[in-house]
Amino acid sequence: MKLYRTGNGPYVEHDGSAYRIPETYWDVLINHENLEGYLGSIVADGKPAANFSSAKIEAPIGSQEVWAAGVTYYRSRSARMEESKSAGGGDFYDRVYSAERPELFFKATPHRVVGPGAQVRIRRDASWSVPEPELTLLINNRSQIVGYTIGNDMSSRDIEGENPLYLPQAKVYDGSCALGPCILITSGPIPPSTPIQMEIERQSRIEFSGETTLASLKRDPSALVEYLFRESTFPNGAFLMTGTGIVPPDAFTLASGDRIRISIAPCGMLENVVA
Ligand code: DO4
Ligand code: MG
Repeated sequence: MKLYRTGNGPYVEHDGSAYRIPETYWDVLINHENLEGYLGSIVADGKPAANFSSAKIEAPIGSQEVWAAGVTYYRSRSARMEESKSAGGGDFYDRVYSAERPELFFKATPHRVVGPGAQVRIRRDASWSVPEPELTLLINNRSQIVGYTIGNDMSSRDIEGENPLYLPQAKVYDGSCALGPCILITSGPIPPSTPIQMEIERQSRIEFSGETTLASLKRDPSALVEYLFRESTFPNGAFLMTGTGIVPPDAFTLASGDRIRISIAPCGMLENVVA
């Protein structure tokens, strides 16, 4: 089942039909004591809604904080070591890749998150900007993973590479995070063979495309969640981006007008244009 947040309220989609959800408060809905069962009962009892196709799909977020894990793929470890070489920061990334404690950082408040079709931003004071396509967990306020979505952790590599202490500026700014198009609701984990794909289109040409699979994710999502909730409560639940395994070549930087498409098959495709 796929859960959508739209301008007309939330819908659940199953087998090609969409159903209106009576609970319209997103924070209440995603923290339902049995979200999968509740949505399943709406599908079983409900009449498909006719107006879903005209509804504007929004980012699937209410009041949740967005957090992110870093250096969870070997490709990210190498990219981080390369970009911070002259600042002497490379060793940190190597160490965190194999340490027991993961790198977790605060990524976005809801107003910095954009939904499908909306514009993501690159910083005006950055010269090397990239998208990071990441499987993103939706976790309820009882620390249970209730679903999965697609996330784009927009990043300024020159700022992050200049000094690791600049990470919050490289990562957190208006339009720095995209989520959507829906939440895949499933109690089971996503299979390791699941591909994550990204392509970047510039002036009608594919400027970059890359692919990885979840098998290359070094950390178990539930272990990331355990660290996130260790000493923090999330009364409305939280999103946790699980890190990137796709990094464009070092010569690549995003430009205004670039179209970024990220696909994780069971969740669909998230498309955004750079403002
Ligand atoms: O340590 C910097 C952040 C890395 C990151 O965002 C990622 O690996 O996805
Ligand atoms: Mg990232």
